[in-house]
Amino acid sequence: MSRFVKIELAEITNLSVKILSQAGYGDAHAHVIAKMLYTCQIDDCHSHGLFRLFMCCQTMQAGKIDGQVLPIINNSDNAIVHADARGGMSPLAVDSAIPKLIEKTRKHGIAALAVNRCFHFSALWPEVERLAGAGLAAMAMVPSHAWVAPVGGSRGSLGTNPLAFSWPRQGKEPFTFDFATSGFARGEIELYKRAGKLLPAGVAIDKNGNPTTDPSAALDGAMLTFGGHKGSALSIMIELLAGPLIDDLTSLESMEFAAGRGGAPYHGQIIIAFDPNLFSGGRVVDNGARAERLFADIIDQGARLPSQRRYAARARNLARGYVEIPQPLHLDLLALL
Ligand code: NDP
Ligand code: PYC
Repeated sequence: MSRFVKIELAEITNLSVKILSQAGYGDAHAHVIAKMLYTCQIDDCHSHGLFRLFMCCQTMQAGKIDGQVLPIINNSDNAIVHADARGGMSPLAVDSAIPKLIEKTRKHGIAALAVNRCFHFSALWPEVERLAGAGLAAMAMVPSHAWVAPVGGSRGSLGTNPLAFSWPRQGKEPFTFDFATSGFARGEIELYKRAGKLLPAGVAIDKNGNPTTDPSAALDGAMLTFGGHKGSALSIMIELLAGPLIDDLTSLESMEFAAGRGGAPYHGQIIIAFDPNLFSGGRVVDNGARAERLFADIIDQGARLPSQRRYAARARNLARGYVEIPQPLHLDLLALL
């Protein structure tokens, strides 16, 4: 069992910015990426918190990313915001485009942000939760690399393809979920490997197509979608909406682009936002109360809402002023400096 070390909250950002700057990310990218990592780490989202600094550094080492380039946000009369990341990491493009997405959603009732030509390493919930913070409902999707076999298949065609959704709640944290459409996120399998733990059955097959619980064999073989044919179809939908629909790469194409050099996948991202005010004809308060009745009925049965673990972790970590990470992870992060 690993020992854990305490990292003070300010140190999450300081360490991240230092590592990212030294790796070759300019100030604008380093600070927005560090903010994303901080947001995930204080919620104990370990697979996409500080651990993701390795992927950010590997992406720079792979030599295809531009660490300095600034995104271009295109103006249009319609309900689509196009953000061209121009071969940089995604968070700066999304961060720069979200105000425009909010404005268009309030104007049209529904609007979408298509981010193109970005390297992508991060969780999606911080972005949809920001939109919920502005009173909008939102969903987000990205492909990744072709690590995941379709149902009935034996080799990776699909990405781990996360789907995130957030719903604003009056005076409460939003209802949010965010999950890979593979049974496990790849980052989670990597954490199992680091911790020397076996995977549960049904998550992956080895390179010969046999079921495996060994994280290394899973990483060398293919991951499986959650929920059989249902997760597989959702994953394909995400390939289409965040790929060909927005003139960007599928997970297969992203993998080809990487040419075995490692680092973050390179593709597009789609975020769709809905204005409850325009959709409900101004009856946001009444309809919000009906949503609350549904949430209450779920909780009443002893079930929990997605993100409750995260919100509890956030409250605990903010109150005590530090997060805990495994000591070997901390040492490996310091070795990046
Ligand atoms: P998890 O399986 O950890 O969690 C999925 C969601 O289900 C969370 O919202 C979680 O809430 C909720 N949940 C878990 N258990 C329960 C329960 N018993 N009852 C109700 N809700 C529950 O997510 P993944 O490991 O699949 O994904 C982790 C992250 O990886 C995501 O943020 C995703 O965006 C990211 N990712 C990014 C990719 C990329 O290409 N950029 C690719 C794949 C994944 P809670 O957090 O509160 O437990
Ligand atoms: O955990 O599957 C994953 C992942 C891929 C890209 C970023 N995270």
